[in-house]
Amino acid sequence: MIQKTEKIWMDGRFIDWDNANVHILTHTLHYGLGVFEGIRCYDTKKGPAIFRLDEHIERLFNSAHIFLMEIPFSKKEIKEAVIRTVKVNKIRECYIRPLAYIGYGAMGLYPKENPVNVSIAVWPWGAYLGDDGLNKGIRVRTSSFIRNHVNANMTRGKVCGYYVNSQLAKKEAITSGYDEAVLLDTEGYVSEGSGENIFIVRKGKMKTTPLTSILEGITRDSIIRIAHDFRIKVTEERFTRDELYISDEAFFTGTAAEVTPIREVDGRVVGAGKPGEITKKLQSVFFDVVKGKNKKYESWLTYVK
Ligand code: PPE
Repeated sequence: MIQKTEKIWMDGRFIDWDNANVHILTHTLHYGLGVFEGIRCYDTKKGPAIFRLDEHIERLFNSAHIFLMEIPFSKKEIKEAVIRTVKVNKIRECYIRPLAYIGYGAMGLYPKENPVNVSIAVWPWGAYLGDDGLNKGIRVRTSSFIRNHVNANMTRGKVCGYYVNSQLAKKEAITSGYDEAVLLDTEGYVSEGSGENIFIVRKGKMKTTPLTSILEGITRDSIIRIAHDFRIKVTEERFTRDELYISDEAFFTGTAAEVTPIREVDGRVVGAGKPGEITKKLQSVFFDVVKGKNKKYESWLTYVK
């Protein structure tokens, strides 16, 4: 169960958690077109710090732009509302979920006059794939469901309806005894997890899938930059699932998943069957960065004061 906080920001006002409701004919609820973000706020020595807030706000507005949704607030207003939502809830560490959705009005697929509503909720969210997953790595299966084709869905957008595909993959992975799914693209190459980007390490070099059929992950970008600091070569290129099987290390990245090592794929042990050296290094630097313990990336943090 989600852990309640006090207030949810809805269209400019703070509403009590229990009263943060919408009409049952809210358009997005029926047709799945809404855009959202997942952001984390970490406890640091200087107070709560929101990780890469500007990039998340930028992506939210890009998602809306792709889908011709006009968010009736400026980026600055949404950014400030996110900060205030963390603040009013007096929470030091949380997950932040801004959502822009098509509200009540007409039904049908061309809701010309319906309002675009915006909400921002925050709640505590621990390790997405479990503490054990973060520490020891997870078991992953290749999904029988294919990731969105570039002409069927626009993956630069983070859109509610895309997560139907993700949930099919996730349920299949869990019911067949795994922790998470990895989806292939329409040509059979590895794309991403149900809610994470993926990296592999082979002979000291890192690869991650190109942006064609995946979400442009902000954690993915952070990890690529951190890897460069260690002079680790990172390429963005397609790879097949057998390359994943024989990689030395593999891991997922995401706001919710953070940096989660992968220790097994489709019954094949990956590398030594435990988090590899490079994965552990990057994971540890990542946690230092988000917790304000790394000066170099201080500009990625927005302190809640
Ligand atoms: N791919 C997908 C499909 C995805 O949903 C996410 C985030 C990522 C990659 C990583 O993106 P980023 O968070 O910018 O590094 N998934 C969000 C939703 C998770 C959920 O279950 O809800 C998240 O991690 O917040």
